[in-house]
Amino acid sequence: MSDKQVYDASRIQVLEGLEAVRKRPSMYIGSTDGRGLHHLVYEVVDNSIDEALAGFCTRIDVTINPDGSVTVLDNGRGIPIDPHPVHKKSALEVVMTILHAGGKFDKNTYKVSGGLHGVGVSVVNALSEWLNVEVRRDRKTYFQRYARGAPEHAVEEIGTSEETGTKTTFKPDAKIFETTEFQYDILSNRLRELAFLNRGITISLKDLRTPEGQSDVFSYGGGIVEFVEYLNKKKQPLHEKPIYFERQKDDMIVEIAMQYTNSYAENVYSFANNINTHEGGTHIIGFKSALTRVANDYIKANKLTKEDMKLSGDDVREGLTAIISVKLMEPQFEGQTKTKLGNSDVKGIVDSMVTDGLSEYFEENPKVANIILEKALLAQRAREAAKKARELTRRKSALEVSTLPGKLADCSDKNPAACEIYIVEGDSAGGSAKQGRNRSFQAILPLRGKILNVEKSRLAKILKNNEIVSLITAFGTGVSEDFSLENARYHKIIIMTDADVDGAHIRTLLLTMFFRYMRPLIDAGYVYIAQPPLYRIKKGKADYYVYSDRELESKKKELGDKNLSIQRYKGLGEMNPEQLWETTMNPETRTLLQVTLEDAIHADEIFRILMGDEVEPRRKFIETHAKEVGELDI
Ligand code: 0RA
Repeated sequence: MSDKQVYDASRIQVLEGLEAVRKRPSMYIGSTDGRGLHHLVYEVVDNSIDEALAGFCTRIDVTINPDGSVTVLDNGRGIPIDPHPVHKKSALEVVMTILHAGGKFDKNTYKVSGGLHGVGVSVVNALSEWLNVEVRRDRKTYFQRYARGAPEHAVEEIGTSEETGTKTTFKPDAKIFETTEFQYDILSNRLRELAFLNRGITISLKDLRTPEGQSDVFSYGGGIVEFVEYLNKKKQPLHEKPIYFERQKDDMIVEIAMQYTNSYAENVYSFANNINTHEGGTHIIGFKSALTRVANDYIKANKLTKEDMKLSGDDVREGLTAIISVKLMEPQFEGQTKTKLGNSDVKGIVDSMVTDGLSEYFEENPKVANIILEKALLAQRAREAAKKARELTRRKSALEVSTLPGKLADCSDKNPAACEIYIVEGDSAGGSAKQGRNRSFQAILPLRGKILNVEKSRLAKILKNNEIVSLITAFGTGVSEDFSLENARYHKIIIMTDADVDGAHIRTLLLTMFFRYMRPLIDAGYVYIAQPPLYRIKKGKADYYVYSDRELESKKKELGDKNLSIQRYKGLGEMNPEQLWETTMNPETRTLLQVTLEDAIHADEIFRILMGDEVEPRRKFIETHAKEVGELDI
């Protein structure tokens, strides 16, 4: 074959490969919704992170451009541009156009394989309307442009440069993606996380879409130690500095940072090659078993407890915030969402390093050790008490209907998939809702006063709170370890609170309760937030309901400001039953926000926004995250 024929043959192959990506994008990036869209950025950034982990890159700058495209610039060595021995064209073009070609050059980095990352930048190229790549190396600048993955010309030299690096700009293809609008917060959360997980790399993010666009620079010399401090910044730590271990064995690096606080929640997050392993895996198993063993050995050796009492894993992790990060050559990702680390050798390595490291730490810091273990022993006693209290609620739900809470106005339909329960703040709104509802499938549960903040109490105490017990028995699911989704009596649980600070507070307390003790409800997509209107505008005989101040302004303009009467709803109780039905409860006309849990790490922060006293950031949050998308990530 002549060179020309080789080139033509490989060109056809390339186009076929990219066509496959465009035909079935979800096979490569998971989905074509907002999640898949943001994935494109992560894919490009991952390549720069790899270059940083190989020791050649210290800075990554991400820009959202005015036209909605994204630029990722790094100061690495620059993707090689010399001719590829097999494909007979520039290595750069090979990387950009051939599936899975990226990793072929250098074997020494912690490439992601499996999961959704690591599909290769050629996938980003295939799914972009256009992509420009600029490489600076060997004192020159090279350039290539592609349309929907296909090169528009060969790699060309366009100038000189004293620097090295790679700059990729791409515009996601609107023919492929349901939305092509990048969300600053989503990108900044992930980039911050990457900066924590890769100590010493500086990652910046800039939004140029509006004049007042945001920007951030993430750079953490302390790595995951700073990550733990960040997660604990609103909490009270039991010891000053997070405990930190690091170990390198063969090609594997394991890092752990952990700090106890006086809270009752467990916040342990694990990562493998910078991917959040939501489903856990061998690194988490090794960590947990070592932690429980070291703690039990310590209480025994130091006679902290009389009887032959044993701490459970839950006891030892109460109030613990920890990050476990492993980097390894050939990660095996398993599980439903490919976020469970399967490599079996990881377990022993993590176990032995935690055993050694933590025993030594306890020995050297007996005061801290005692504080931590006293807390675990308290948790142990509370767990016993909670077990008894839980058994009480379980017995109640076993008796079913007769023990449903008295204030619940249940629906008549018994098919959970068709049924909804509105959790309503206060008796007066509860009254309107009961009159306004469709009683065949809508149940109403009014709450009196605030429910307990579950972050600040243990389960035993939580289960003594009347409002919480009403919720649990109405849902029919049980709670915590006894939770069972199949027993849910409603597949829509709708929080309907006033559009004021108290309402937001109650909503947050409820979400926190679901998040900590009924998480499968959120995962199953059963939890919703009702959207009552903020204003009613009357013009002549016509009524208009508007749901935000921004909408009010545009509606006023639309209607002309003359002869408008505007009523601001301070609470749901001000609406009569018909209005409440029409604006907020009628499935034909209402807007419901589905609560999703993308990222538990940011749930805390978002709770704070939703719960805080400042109305403005909350309103802004709800407007940007909820209305347009129709779902609220907590
Ligand atoms: C392999 C070899 C070399 C650089 C890279 C990969 C590289 C890839 C990307 C992707 C984004 N940014 C990147 N920076 C570098 C260079 C090998 C050499 O110069 O000897």
